[in-house]
Amino acid sequence: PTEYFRKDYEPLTNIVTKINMEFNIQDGKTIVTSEMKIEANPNGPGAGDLVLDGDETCVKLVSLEVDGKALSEGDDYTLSPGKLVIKKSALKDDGSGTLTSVVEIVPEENTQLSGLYKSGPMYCTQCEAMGFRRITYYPDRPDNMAVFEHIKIEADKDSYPVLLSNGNFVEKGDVEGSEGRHYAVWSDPFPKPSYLFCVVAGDLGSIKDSYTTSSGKDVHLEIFSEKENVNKLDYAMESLKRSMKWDEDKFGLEYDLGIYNIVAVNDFNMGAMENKGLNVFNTAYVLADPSTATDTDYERVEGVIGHEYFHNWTGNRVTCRDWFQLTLKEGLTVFRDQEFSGDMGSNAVKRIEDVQSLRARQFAEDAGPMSHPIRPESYISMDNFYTATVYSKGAEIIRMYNTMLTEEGFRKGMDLYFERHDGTGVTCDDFRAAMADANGIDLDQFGLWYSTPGTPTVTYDSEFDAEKGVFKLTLTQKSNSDTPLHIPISTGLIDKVTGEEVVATKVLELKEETQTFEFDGLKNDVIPSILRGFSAPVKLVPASGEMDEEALAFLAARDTDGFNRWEAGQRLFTSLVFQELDGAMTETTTDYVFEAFKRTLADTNMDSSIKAYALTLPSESTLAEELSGSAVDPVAIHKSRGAVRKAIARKFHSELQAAYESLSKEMEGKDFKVDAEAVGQRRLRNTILGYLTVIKETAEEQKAAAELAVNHYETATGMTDKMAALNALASMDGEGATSRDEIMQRFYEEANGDALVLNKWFSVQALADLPDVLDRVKALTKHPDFTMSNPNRCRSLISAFAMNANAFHAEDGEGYKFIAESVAAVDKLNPQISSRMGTSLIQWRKYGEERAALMKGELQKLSEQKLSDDLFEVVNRGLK
Ligand code: BAL
Ligand code: ZN
Repeated sequence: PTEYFRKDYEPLTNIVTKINMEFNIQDGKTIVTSEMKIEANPNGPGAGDLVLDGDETCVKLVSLEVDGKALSEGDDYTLSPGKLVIKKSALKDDGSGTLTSVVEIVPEENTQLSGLYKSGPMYCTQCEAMGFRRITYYPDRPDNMAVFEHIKIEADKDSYPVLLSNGNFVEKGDVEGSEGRHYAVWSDPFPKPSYLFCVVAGDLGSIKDSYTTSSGKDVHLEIFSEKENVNKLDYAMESLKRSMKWDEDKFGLEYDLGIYNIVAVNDFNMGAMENKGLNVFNTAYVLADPSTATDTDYERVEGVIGHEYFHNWTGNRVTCRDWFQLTLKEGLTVFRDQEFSGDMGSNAVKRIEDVQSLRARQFAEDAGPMSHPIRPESYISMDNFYTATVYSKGAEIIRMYNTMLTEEGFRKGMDLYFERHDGTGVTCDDFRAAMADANGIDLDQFGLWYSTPGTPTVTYDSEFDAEKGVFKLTLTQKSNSDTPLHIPISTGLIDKVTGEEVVATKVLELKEETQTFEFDGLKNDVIPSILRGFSAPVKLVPASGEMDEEALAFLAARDTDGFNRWEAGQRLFTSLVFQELDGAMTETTTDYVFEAFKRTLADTNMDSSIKAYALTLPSESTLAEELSGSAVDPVAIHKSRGAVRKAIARKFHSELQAAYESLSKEMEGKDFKVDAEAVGQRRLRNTILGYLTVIKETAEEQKAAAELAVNHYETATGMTDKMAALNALASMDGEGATSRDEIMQRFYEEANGDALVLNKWFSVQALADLPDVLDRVKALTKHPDFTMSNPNRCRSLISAFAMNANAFHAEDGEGYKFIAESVAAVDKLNPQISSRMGTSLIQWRKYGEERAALMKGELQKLSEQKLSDDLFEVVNRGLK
């Protein structure tokens, strides 16, 4: 396979400036005719050969013409794997001409779900990053922006009544002289790269609405899905209208076409895709109904609808020059969707959730062989770089601009960015320059964040001069950069004696390796609250290496920054889990944790979601990440975390029971709602249910836990509560086993074939805490509802199992073997999915000698097979 490097970027010699296409969709074969207006690239080195990308394993060339003259292979063009080169001599002297190509593709055989493929009753496309070359030959890179002027789709009218493409609807009609065929024509006035192209043909239902933009333009909104799911589209539509309004209010950005269409598709590699005027969504991120979706699903729908909508400006109007710049649009758009979701619900809750996810996924990625800067330097398969790093760490980098420049300064930068670059493909450096120039500051050093992989560490040390009333905070940074990064550290100070905040949040700009910041005029010693709001994607550690539990307990009770109050509690939990891991919990730490837990549980002023998160221990993956540097034993972490949970549950059993009952009463008889209050109540009650159902040592306890969970299931008002009950039941054994099996079966029957609900049924079993979970998962792969060819289903069982650390990392290595074999099987169908699944095996270095040998052995076996380029890259990095 070929490795591509960022440093090798060169502009195209010739480009396509306009394209008309015709899709003649027939059963088992689709003919694609493209008429392309070619010109020498005005920003290129001068006219030359025209280089077109094409995947010959998918696209069969039928004919080629330039300006009406047929081309002959050898004389006028050459065809090699991946490339079709039209010789300079076949074009006019100035490099221009009209190239017409006819190709054949077979969407029905396209299991990779990249290019044009069939999903249930519809044909649809996925072109990012490099799917357009699986539809036809084209300069398939984002710096070729063309007007897709006349896109005609022709198909059987009964089977595919809905025919869609990007932009504006032009006309439709029956195909004269044909039997039952019809066509539609679409036109997109905005020049776009091929990755934003889309066509859909299907037998679909829809809901319609409209939105009037701030300047008074009416936009027709329509969301399509398979007919049986049309009743689950309302929340997506409401979220879309909220996104449109938010982008106008927050960034002054209005929608630019008269139509905004969304299509829900069951077979989809990604979450969703921002195709211009025609988004395609994985059903999991657009369908929502109380009986099938959890509160988290609802939140995701809102977030992803927002995300794809916001791409219309940050991604579509201003796009990436090349794929190395992916974070330019993704980091920025994730930041925007995070802010949107925060504004729609609670900013504090959203921040906690985003940081939890960053730590659990991105920190781990950045500590392993797939570690890369947010702007990668090279790739074999670009699809492997749609990562937590590019997306979530990328969003953190954008958030740092916002923190340093303030919201107002950030907006100025955004305005200048659009003023300078609308309608073009640019680089991360262009974005940084707009931020710097709009605010008159130097962001050169900040640029290092784009090229530095790994999670930096910031250590802190402090001293208080009581005589002078001066507090000195010394920060030291360590990263993979040769020279120091520019790191904003938001910090406040709290008086140790009065418990009052005496210095409000201030952004300390750490630019040197070590810097001391002084605060004067203080009456008493203080406790610093550092990295408020998680102002930079770093690990913050005390210089002593020892956690100061007294200070953490102080902050957990008194910090005025909601995020850091939660964070202090998390650190206390972490400390206790690690003590347990080392042999025993110490009484002091246990007391601090118990005290914090008790106070939180009793707090009547706290937002319920925050309270739920404050009562929840850090995830096993976050804990594992905290330990990196020494060999991680995931089974031991699982046990220790479980032991701490159980200790808390036993200590506060009666308080937890009382809280559960009082919440149940509060919720009784209320209409089902998905708003912050109702979601918070469910989250809190379900967190408490989690504690109450971990006590199951004796037969009696097992019975009691199962009874409570069954009752929770039976009185559930929606999927959130049902799933909480099912989760608890899934891990029950002994006296709880019968209830577990009964409810599991009931859930399956109640799903009534709903694909997304069945995914939950598979996942919950794959994630169960049972000794024989691998055998159960293997049996489920034989279940009639299981298929490797649907990415959601595959992820719901196989990838979910790989996240069940206790089972996946079983000492006999059977978990690794199962995943490796599954990865190899999926690779034959869909490399984007197999390579993603393969990443679970590459972290072997951190797991101690025996596990490492087993994991590496599986990677080695994989490497001896014929692999897709995508999987090759992951396996190869894993073995290096
Ligand atoms: N552009 C790929 C899907 C997304 O990030 O929106
Ligand atoms: Zn995106």
